[in-house]
Amino acid sequence: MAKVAPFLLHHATPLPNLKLHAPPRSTSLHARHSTPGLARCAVTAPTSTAATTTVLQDEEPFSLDRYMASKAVTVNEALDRALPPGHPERLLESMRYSLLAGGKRVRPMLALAACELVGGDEAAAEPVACAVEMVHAMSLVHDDLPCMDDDDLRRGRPTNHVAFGVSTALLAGDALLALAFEHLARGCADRGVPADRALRAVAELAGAVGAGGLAAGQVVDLASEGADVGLATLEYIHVHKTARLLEAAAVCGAIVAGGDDEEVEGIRRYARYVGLLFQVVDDVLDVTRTSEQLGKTAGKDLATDKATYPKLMGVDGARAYAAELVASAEAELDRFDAARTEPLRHLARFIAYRQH
Ligand code: GRG
Repeated sequence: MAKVAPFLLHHATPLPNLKLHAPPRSTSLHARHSTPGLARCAVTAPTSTAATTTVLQDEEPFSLDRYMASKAVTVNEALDRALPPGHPERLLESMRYSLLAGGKRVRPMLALAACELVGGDEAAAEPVACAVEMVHAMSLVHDDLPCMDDDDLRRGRPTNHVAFGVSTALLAGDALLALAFEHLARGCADRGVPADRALRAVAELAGAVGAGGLAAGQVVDLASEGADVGLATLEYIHVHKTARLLEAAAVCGAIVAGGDDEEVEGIRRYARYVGLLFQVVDDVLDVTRTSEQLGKTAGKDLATDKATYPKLMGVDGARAYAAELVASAEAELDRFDAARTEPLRHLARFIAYRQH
């Protein structure tokens, strides 16, 4: 039986031991052999990550492409309204450069889909969707700085500090972080989200950013460069650096929609699996794709001697782990109304089989 022991050890709310669930229709799970704490499997990617699936007879088939395109329009328009050009021009330009420069908008999609899963209206989760993308943009700007990963390419363009200078980039990141919380608080109030839900969402997001979230993951990541890092530390880094924000996105979406505790915790477990999956796939892409394909510097992990899933498990082992995580994430959705789970199911598969 597969276990993701290190992941469980380091997270505040332990997940139940990972079980190898029946694979999704498009995934074949076979060739298991023992690796401490993990079972390996081979995954066959679906012919299209946005494969259409019949939800219920007589209903429109669900299309992730259509869903993501329509949600991306909503989110991009809301982000544009939330951050109009203004004064000081250079600071605002630098913030807009990173916030409105494309990106897959995975975190906002998680927020909106989780809100709808528990019966909420998309509008209630719009402030959450924008706030998590603002935090994400801040983290990319700071991550690329010379004192961190020192990168000059992001989303196919020069990184923020290359375009605007280090001090402006640093301040733009700080201002995006502050804007995230202002937008979340004001947006919830404007939409009549009850104050107790809004407060819970603010606390959830803050917890994902600070010394129990992104900052913790980043500091351990930086300290681990060139060090002999094992799977437990690697999972600590990625649960904090990557998974916590995806988790907060989905959880906050469910909270503002009025999801009950059982629903919120089910969504949390789903999102935590997806968050870790996201990073496992990111590590695989770093060694299997080019900079042109990724829009950011490929092979960076190898060059900086970073611990990664492919390094510790091999590329096949990492892909097998990804297949386990996507199956576990989907299994968490089984408790919900099946038709409403389609967006989150397809998002998990999209994250597993994405190519950039
Ligand atoms: C300032 C409190 C504070 C914290 C920041 C810099 C930092 C601490 C953390 C770094 C977090 C980080 C950049 C993690 C990597 C997450 C990741 C896999 C990013 C790529 O996300 P995608 O693929 O990017 O969703 P797009 O471009 O599609 O939006």
